[in-house]
Amino acid sequence: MVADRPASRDDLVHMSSVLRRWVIEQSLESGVGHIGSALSIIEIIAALWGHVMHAPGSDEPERDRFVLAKGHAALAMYGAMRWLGLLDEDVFRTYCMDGSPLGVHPEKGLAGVEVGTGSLGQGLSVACGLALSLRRRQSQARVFVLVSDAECNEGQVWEAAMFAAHHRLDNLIVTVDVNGMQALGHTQDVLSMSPLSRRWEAFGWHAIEADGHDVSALVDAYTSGFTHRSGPTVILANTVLGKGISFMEDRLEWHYRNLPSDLAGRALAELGTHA
Ligand SMILES: Cc1ncc(C[n+]2csc(CCOP(=O)(O)OP(=O)(O)O)c2C)c(N)n1
Repeated sequence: MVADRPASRDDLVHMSSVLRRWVIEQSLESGVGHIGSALSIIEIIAALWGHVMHAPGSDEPERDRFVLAKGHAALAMYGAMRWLGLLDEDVFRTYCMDGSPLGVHPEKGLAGVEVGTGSLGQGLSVACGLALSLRRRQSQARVFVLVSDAECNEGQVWEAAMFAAHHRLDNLIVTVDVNGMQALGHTQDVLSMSPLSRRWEAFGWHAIEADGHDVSALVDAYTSGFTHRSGPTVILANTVLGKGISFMEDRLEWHYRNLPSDLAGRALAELGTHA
C-alpha cells in the first residue's frame, strides 16, 4: 500500500520533520555516520519524492527516475521510501545491518534505486545516459539527480555537464546540495567552486538558486526548471549540514561521526514530539 502523495506545503513540512526523526533514530540504531549529509537534503528529498516526481520507485515505464549521486546520504532517501510505503518499517530498521538491502550507499535492486551510487562524480554521467535514452524512446519521464557541492570538484561532473548541454537534455534536472561542507573542511577552503551558478551557466545550463530547506521554494524551482525546457537545469539548493539539530549544524565532525545515545536524546528532544 503506497501512501497518498502529500500535496500541500504543510504535508511536505510534516514529511520533512518525520524524515529528520527517522534519520536520527536509525543512525543511532545502526551506529552509522553521514548524519549531517543526510539532514541537509531532507527538504530536497521531501519535495521530490513527496510532490514533484511521478511514481518514484514504481515499475511504471513513465516513472520519473532519481539518482542519488551523493550516495552516502542514502538514509534520507530510504526514509522517503518508507514514507511512501515502498519500504516496510522493519526493513528500514535493518539499515546497514548484515544481510540488509539498505547499505550506507544505495544499491540497484531496491525499488526506487535506478543505479548504485557512492563513488562521487559518477551519478550525473549515468543520469545523462538515462535521460538521453528516455528521450530517444519518446518517454515523458524525467531524470532527477542530487549531487553534493564537493562532488562538483570532480572533473567527471563537468564532462557530464558538457554532454547534457550538448544534447539539450531538457528532461534532466540536477540539484546541488550546497551545504558548503565536505569531508575535510569547508568547500570554500578545500577547493572553491564559487560562483557555482556562473560555472554551470558557462557549461550551458539554466541555473536557479533556491533555499534548500524551503519546500515551497524547491517545488517552485523544479516547476520553473521544467518550464524553461531548452536544455538541462540545475537547482543550486542552499542548505546547512546537519540542518535541524543545533549542535550538528555546519559542524564538520557530523560528516562522519556516529551518534552516541546521550546526544541522540538531545537531538530527538530538539525535533520535538510532533514528528
Ligand atoms: C570518488 C570518491 N572519493 C571519496 C569518497 C569519500 N567521501 C564520501 S563523502 C565525501 C565528501 C563529502 O562532501 P560532499 O561531497 O560535499 O557531501 P556532503 O557531506 O556535504 O553531503 C567523500 C570525500 C567517495 N565517496 N567517492
